[in-house]
Amino acid sequence: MNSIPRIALAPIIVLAFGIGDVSKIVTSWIVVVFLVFFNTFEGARSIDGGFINAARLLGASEWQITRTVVIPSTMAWVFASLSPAISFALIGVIVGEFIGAERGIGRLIIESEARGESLGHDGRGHRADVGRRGAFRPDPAIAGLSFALATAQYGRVGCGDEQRWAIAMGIQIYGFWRSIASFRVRVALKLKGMPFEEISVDILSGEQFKPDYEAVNAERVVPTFIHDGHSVFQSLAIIEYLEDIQQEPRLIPKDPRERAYARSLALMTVADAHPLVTPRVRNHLTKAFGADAHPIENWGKHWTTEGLAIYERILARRPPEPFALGVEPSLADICIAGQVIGAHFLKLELSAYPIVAGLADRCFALPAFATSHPFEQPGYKAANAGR
Ligand SMILES: N[C@@H](CCC(=O)N[C@@H](CS)C(=O)NCC(=O)O)C(=O)O
Repeated sequence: MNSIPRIALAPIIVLAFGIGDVSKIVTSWIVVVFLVFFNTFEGARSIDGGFINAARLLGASEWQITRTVVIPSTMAWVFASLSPAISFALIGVIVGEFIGAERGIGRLIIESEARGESLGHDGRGHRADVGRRGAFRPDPAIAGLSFALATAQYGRVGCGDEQRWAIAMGIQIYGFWRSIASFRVRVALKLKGMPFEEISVDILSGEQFKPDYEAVNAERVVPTFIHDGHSVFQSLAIIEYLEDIQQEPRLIPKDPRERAYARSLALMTVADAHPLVTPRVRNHLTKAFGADAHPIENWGKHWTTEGLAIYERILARRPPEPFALGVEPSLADICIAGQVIGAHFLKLELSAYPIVAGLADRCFALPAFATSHPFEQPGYKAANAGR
């Protein structure tokens, strides 16, 4: 329903309210009210949960939170919607005039149209009498252009948040249930509330090397992220892209020092620890050195444990409060949780890394993390069915 351009409802409004001023007012009202409503709603939704929690901790009542946090935070969105709302209201009035007027210019247009007069000619192909009543003829090209502009304007801001385009345009990821890098992207999409479709590429059976997938990602790894036909690879680049197209909730802080800290924590696993345990490395150990399952498992345990120990040392210097960068989960937490998933695969004990374990528990208590865990993916469930 919300995807219908409001002005397309004008004929229904005329049927419901008849020809006259009421139809014009209702058309204008409907065009504007959704825009302002959704913007206000979006503003209320994007309030930093940290402020609300802080106010609650300070003992603020619900009404005080509404007055001091919710209303001031939403005002920017309300005012931002007022500027397009004015032009929308004008469009509504013009459309109402075209369709539901009982006198004046709108009425003359309707009468002319009914007589088949257009473009300065009467319905029989003769030049119309300009002085005659009803001689005003709308130019269909101008009328069409007005509708197109109105529809385009609606499409641009009608949802109240231009960044919602990301959702409207459709997102796909090529991933795999077991892939830690795919997990990172899944969590980021879910934290941002961006729906997506996941296409499975079985990297254990070698599907990443098939020509079809190589055409999608020349690196022959997952994940690959597709947005409106445009592809992005490398989980960190994908998460930064998501942050650019939809800023709220923020996963990467704006402050340069915090930003650098978030990226450092992320790269510790993305660039250093995780690549050492990927299938291509494990497969090469077998091919080049004849390593069988046991030494390969030890290899995986060694590098996964190294990664956990490094995170424990880093987090000991700046304890999570409750997440690595503060009250909200960020890119850093996504990456640390991914490293912990490596430990889940290998059934490693986390007691030697209590800060990391505590942080991971808080992450996996959130639905975005919990539902992105490899063991929660349909591929894992299918592979383990009947075991
Ligand atoms: N640094 C990359 C890692 C990509 C990567 O290595 N993905 C693994 C799955 S987690 C993969 O596709 N491996 C295939 C292979 O090793 O052949 C990222 O963060 O996206």
